Amino acid sequence: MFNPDDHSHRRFNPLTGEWVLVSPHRTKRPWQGQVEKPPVDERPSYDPDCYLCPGNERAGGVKNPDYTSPFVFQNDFSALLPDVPPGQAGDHELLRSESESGICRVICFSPRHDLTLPEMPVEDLRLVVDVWTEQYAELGAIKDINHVLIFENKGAVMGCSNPHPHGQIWAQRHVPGEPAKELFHMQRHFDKTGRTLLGDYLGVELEREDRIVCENEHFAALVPFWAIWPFETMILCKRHVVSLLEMTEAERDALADIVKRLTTRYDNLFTCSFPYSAGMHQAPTDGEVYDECDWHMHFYPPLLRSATVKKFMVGYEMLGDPQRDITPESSAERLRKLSEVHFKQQDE
Ligand code: H2U
Ligand code: ZN
Repeated sequence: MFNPDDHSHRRFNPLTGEWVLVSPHRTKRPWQGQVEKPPVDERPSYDPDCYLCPGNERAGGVKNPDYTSPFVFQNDFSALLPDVPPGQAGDHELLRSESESGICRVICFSPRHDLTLPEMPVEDLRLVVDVWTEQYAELGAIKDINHVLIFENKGAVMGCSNPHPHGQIWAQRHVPGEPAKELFHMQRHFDKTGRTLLGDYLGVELEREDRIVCENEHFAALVPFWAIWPFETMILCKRHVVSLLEMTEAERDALADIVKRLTTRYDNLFTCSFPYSAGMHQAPTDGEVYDECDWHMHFYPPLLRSATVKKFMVGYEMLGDPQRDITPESSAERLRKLSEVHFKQQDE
């Protein structure tokens, strides 16, 4: 008899139409790698050499103001530029290209160089939620901006250039591939059932509970059934909202709360500043109606076994499907058992 707790199996991701291979029997494999001590992460609250700290000069010579709450600026090395004329090129159907334009911005979450989201007071995280919302509204209202992607790249292993707490926004003319894939599958589910895919999914997960990490009145954080990264999670809203703009004041408070609680659990997992790429998917800003879409946030963390041992998506993963050993259910259980008091603040 097939038992998914023991036997290798494939799980389907209804958001992307892709599969992940799960090999739970391999968690019984002996681990002979060394378990290193977590890196010490002692930073001053102000670093005169940091290009994101208040009052400091950035590359290119612009000086940051003496900001005291979240501060947004135009990325000095923007991958997307506003003044690119629309158009297509290529003289062969297999050699297609089209122009892309957009705006890239950086958000400093806090003036404090030594903090990260989980270490910030929840009131200050709420200010970050407000800035995310304002930026989505402001950039989305621009004529040629049809999609706004808000994300955070955290930790050197993720290629993050600076430990000062910050995130990014890339706003552009086209809907990029990941959200486009999800919107396609959300639309299909909505056409078939009249309900939203993630609304239905959250309903099932709240009933089963075994993949829920934590929740509050308005949001739940869970390890998706189809997670590919060992401790991948998603934050879902308990009410149908297509974007940050539809959230109430109470929901914005609750979003700050759940981001803090989830990321605190992450830091406590391996007693380190837990790296990840996280970001939210929400309705495109092209003026169309997106009733099939539910705002949601993904966390893709690379760590597997300790502060330094990370999962590589190589070999079979690059050429076949993503693969994992530890089941999403056991990852959720581990995250669920952790404290919501940050380890740095535990003995205060
Ligand atoms: P990371 O989130 O990957 O660390 O990227 C930080 C961004 O900050 C990066 O996109 C920008 C880089 O272009 N940046 C500036 O806009 N000004 C600077 O002075 C340095 C970095
Ligand atoms: Zn700094």
